[in-house]
Amino acid sequence: MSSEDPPNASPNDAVKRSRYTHRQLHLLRQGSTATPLRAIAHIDLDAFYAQCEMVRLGTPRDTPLAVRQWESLIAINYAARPFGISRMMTAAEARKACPNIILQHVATFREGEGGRWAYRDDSFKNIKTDKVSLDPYRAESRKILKTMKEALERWSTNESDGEIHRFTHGLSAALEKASIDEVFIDLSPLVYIVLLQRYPELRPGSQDGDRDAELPPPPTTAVQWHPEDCLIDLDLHEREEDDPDWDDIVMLIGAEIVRAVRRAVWDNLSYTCSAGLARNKMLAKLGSACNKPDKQTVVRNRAVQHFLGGYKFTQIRMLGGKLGDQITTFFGTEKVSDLLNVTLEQFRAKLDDHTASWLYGIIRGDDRSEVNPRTQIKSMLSAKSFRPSINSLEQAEKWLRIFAADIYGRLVEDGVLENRRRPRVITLHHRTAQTRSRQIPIPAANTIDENLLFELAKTLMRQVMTDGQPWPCSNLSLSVSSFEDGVSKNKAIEGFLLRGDQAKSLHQGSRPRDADVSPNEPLPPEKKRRIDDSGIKRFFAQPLSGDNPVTDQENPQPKEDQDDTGLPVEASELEADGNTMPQYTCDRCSRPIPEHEREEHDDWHFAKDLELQERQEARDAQQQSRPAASSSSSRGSGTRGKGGRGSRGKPERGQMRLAFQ
Ligand code: DCP
Ligand code: CA
Repeated sequence: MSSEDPPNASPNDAVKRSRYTHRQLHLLRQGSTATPLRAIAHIDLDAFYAQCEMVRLGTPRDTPLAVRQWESLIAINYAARPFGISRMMTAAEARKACPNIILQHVATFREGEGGRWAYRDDSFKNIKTDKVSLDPYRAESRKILKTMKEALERWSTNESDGEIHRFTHGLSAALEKASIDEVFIDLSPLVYIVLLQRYPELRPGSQDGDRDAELPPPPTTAVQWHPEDCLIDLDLHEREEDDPDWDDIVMLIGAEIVRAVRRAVWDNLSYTCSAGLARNKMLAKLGSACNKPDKQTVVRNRAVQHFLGGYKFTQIRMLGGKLGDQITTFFGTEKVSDLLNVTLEQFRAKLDDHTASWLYGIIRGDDRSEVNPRTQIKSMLSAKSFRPSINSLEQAEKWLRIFAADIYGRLVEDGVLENRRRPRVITLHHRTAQTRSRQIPIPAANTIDENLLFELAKTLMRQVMTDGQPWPCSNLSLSVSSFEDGVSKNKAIEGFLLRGDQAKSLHQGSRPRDADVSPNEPLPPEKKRRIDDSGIKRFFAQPLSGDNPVTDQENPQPKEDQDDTGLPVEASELEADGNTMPQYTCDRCSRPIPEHEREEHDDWHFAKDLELQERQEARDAQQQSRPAASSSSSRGSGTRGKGGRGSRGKPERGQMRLAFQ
């Protein structure tokens, strides 16, 4: 049994006590991956670049529109899709299929016209002199993210009343920008606030000290779903009319929050987006694509098997690339339902142990990846291919000016003006018969601006010229990399050791730690301290990473186990941050822990123990070659349905839709 399964799950038992414990409930507060009550949302903008153009141009929503880049289409709005228009078509083909379609070219930089992008009517025939700019879409993306954050903040503050304030103060949702038009949100802390607010029986202390006691059941017999919520049908042996448990209530509250976030984006900025809501990132991401556009899909714990059974595993995050191909070859199938018959031992015979365990879990809907608020940006590159090649320094410098402007615009978005992050290295790539790269440090003393980047680029270009034979040049690009944080404070501490106003003041202007460094990479000495600082966050919130190979890389490389007691923040650092709260020494890990965090810390050990127990169970399962399909429905049915995506659940006795308000 996985820890995402509740204890003693029995599908047909009437719920007298909940299947979930007080501890599992309170782990929500930490956004812990160990609780089966997590609520994770994935929100994806519909036809994003096309919507950006519709908003900019004020195009009615029922007017077909596509965004073109030269002759290709890169985004197609939903009004154009019934005409069969897709990214596979050329602009000419789209015009033929839908004569009234608006074909809007992306903005471009133009050689010789300075460093500013613009929308130009003749861009599509000027591939030689123009360079695409995605700045307008990045800017819209940033506004949307800000609106989402503000909408989420209202749930942190509105819902806290005096009595629960001390349990919920400082809690907020983690938001991870996954691409230009998608985010993951860990709603768990917000759902926790709402649960405590609405159900006083769940408040800490009401269980008389036994955190492993089961929760009382939810007081209602019916979960009233909103008409906009698309429910994935339940697993085969689950029934809508069964009484709900807290996982249903968690999803219901999560759906309410996601709806509010989506509505804010629509009301403030006129963008529609689609969302998936589930207990983890993998399921949420699959869910968001199920009912596009402008809908949200809820994958309840009791629907996971049914839902996943209808997929090819190559559609699952991380399995779309080489790893997915390998697995298809090894096991002769692309279907999740077929892989459910493969034992862990059989996976291990073909894959390394971590990947095997990860795969075994992921096809059962078990995904422990965290919503990681770190920025994804490791480097920024601006490039242009030349056909025909260019042959003079003058031509090259015109493009270098454009690259510098392009990169600078993106650095501004990334917070360079507020000194949040800055790159340390600038690189020029230059292609003739061979490709050469030259790089230099960006002087730390200088303020980064467009001119500095241009001057550094020219210096690099002169080096290339000195090397000899710079022409004809068929491709030139400029990139900046090795980002470092410009803040001394440690964001990781804020959610746990510091609360309330202290946390708030830390939060303002702080940025995630350097995304340029993977946890497994050796670090330059000057980075070590900063990276180590984040250990306390890992300590509490990411204790299970040893089993969690899911990162945002294409091929999951399972991480090595992290230090189980990885709490490298020294007391002196805490003091330096103004934290002088009373501490106790944990008798399990001998670490100094602030007194008021005792319960939370205890929960972390609990989660860790659970993980060890699960690993042991996985080993046992392997040894006994237990049938594969028995482990993951959160209510333990282990059965799976056919088909299973995108269907709306039928409202029956136990689960009702509210009249639209
Ligand atoms: N994009 C691109 N080239 C691609 C894929 C995407 O330039 N091959 C850009 C344009 C898209 C944006 O990225 O608008 C987001 O990509 P999505 O895959 O999310 O697609 P859309 O948002 O356009 O449509 P959907 O409603 O299916 O999410
Ligand atoms: Ca999208």
